[in-house]
Amino acid sequence: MFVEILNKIKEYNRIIIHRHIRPDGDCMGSQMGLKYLLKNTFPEKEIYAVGDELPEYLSELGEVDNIPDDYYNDALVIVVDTSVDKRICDDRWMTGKCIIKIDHHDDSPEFGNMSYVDEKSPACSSIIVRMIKAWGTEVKMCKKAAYALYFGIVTDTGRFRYRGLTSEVLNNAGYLLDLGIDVDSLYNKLYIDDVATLKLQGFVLNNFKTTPNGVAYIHFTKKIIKKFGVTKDEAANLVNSISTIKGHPVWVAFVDQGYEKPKGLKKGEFDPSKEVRVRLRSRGVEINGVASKYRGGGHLQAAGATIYSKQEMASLLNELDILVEKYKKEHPDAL
Ligand SMILES: [Mn+2]
Repeated sequence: MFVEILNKIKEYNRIIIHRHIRPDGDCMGSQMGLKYLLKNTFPEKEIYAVGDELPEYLSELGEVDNIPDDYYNDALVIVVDTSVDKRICDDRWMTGKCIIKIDHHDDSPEFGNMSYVDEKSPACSSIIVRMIKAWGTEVKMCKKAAYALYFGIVTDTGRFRYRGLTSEVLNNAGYLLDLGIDVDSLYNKLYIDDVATLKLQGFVLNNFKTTPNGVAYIHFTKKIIKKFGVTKDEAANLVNSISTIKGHPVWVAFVDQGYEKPKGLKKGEFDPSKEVRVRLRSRGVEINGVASKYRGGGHLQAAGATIYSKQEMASLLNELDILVEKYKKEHPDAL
């Protein structure tokens, strides 16, 4: 498969790389790593990385390219780290001449003309490294690509901590490290927080709520987000502030999106002014089934969803609560 992918890349003069919306370290690492590698190897080709706006901690990995629609007519589109097509940033991906998908999510359906999915890999960036190694001397690696890919592996494995970590992933990280990565500056990017975020974290620790069987959750209302002066993404990223509470193997952050209410909303249409982003995380409990019932999905222990009312919030929490109850019965030693 990797040979076929490289042949396609050689065939096209313009390559446009897509990722998922609401970028994280791994999709950016995969996207930018691939972009820098291809630029370095094929300087005569046009290589673009498109998508929605980047949060600050990802901005050093690279910029989003703005390109006109007609660029897609004769382009090869590569979509990285995205399970379902509705999560692909920028709808124009489907207008590309040839579409290749590279991903690592569970239940990741095929789309486009070629798919390479390894749901066992804990990071898509590690799959990209696997591919680069397979390509061997056909491609020219560079430091910038290595940094982006290392960033992706570090973030999606929870700093080499999550289940799913393999010797291959550590070897891939080692391969990147040997290309000369400034690990200090990378970890500083990940760990230095601004005052507003830390104060909000203090608020989370003081105000999270729990369900009877052990789901911990926090609701970032529009009011709270405004009061602390953070962005919605900064609030959403605090989900893991409540990841280590004994007896609470599932934790959730609800984030009001605060979109404007459009004029002429038809009956049955969702009101974006009521949209609440949901981030679900767990230790052991499989939560992506619940997420997919609420317009979402993701990994077994890390998923996302979108809800539109207090009732949906209550029923989602109730479903998770039942899962936790069942999980604790089956795993009496669970922390
Ligand atoms: Mn990923």
